[in-house]
Amino acid sequence: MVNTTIKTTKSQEIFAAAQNLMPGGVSSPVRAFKSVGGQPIVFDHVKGAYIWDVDGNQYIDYVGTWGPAICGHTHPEVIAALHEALEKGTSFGAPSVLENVLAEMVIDAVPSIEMVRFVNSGTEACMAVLRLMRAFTNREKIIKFEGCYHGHADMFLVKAGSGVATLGLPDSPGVPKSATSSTLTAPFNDLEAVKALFEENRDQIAGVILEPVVGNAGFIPPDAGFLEGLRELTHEHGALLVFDEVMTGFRIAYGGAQEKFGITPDLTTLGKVIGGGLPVGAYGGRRDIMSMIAPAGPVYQAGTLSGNPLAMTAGIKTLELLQKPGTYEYLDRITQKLAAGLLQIAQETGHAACGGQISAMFGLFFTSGPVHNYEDAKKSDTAKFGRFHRGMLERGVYLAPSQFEAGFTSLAHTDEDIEQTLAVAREVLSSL
Ligand code: KE4
Repeated sequence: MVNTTIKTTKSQEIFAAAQNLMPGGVSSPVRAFKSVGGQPIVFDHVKGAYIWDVDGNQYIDYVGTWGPAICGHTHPEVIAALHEALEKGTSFGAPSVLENVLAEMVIDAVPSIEMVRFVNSGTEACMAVLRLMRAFTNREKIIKFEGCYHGHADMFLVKAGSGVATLGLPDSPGVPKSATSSTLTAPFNDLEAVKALFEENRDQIAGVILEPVVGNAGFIPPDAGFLEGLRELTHEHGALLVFDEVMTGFRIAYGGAQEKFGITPDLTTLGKVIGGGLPVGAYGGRRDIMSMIAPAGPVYQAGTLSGNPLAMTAGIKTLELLQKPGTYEYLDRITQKLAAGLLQIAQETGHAACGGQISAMFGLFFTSGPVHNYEDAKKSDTAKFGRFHRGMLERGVYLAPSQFEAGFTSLAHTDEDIEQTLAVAREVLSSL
């Protein structure tokens, strides 16, 4: 029994039953609250910036189903568009004009993307982009960064972030050495380490893949010059630069982190926001590279539900909503108010903390910091984060259930929500 001040009887019953049916009772590990402790809440429904659990408790939501709900949950225009699309069918398994529409929107928005392929998840997008990098360069090795997460495909489960970091897994059993022997790692923000890897592996590195703003080791922005340095190094060594913008795409800016920081990678992966809450991933980039993808070229990748009309519809409507003037100014203002407020309150209540935000993405570490990479992030007081998370949850604020995740705001969050969140944070931090 979890000592909680909110009634979670039904959540507990349902979650207990779930644990007999599904490993850990969840469909994705981070949802199990393993690193923050306590009873996961079972959702009943969502709307705008809010969640209701099966016991009727309401929460202000800063997870937003891990990023897709940037316009707020169940936005009426998205729902209306889906109702209309439903009448015409849920899946064709054949071309539809909707794929053209969303493809054009993505190509128009993301500086690096001249051609795009839709898939069903970020994991699929990252798997495919790795195969494409290797085919285009005829090289096998890749560089990823400690704490970055690019989905759960074998070759990326090396010092990965998100749920892997959350659960403290030494990567994962079942992943053969052969799958990860070509995955090199470096600390995020460490250009010298990347230079050394290129020197030690001359002409063998297909490319560098990274989260341009890390969200899977907690929130870690790039140091000045880091992204530029990677762009120069990859050019110098005939390697590709790949931005995994599954989380940052259409969140850091309409054109993603690559627009915000003015760096154009060769390839980009997307997900989350472009599906508006339905399963979508995508990868895209230079036409000469993307033209290698079957059936235009020899690099194979496929998917039954890729580009399905429902997901395309939700993505199209979501991006239309994000195109409205003032969108990113609003997201930046309310998220800055939240992040700065949290840091100030932590300081006033005697807790070492650091963090920040960029647009609608934020993070807080219980360490004086600064946090430049995953090693720094691991120095934070994760036990205190767990107590903070629980305290906030019991007072109606739902934060990502892991220190090694980022927080997300939406167009549905109001100044009142932020002020309410800060008031609750003061109460909780004063009690820790
Ligand atoms: P999916 O396969 O979960 O759609 O995407 C994988 C992925 C790839 N790249 C980045 C930068 C990502 O953040 C993700 C997935 N993000 C996690 C949250 N940190 C999804 C939540 C979960 O695993 O349940």
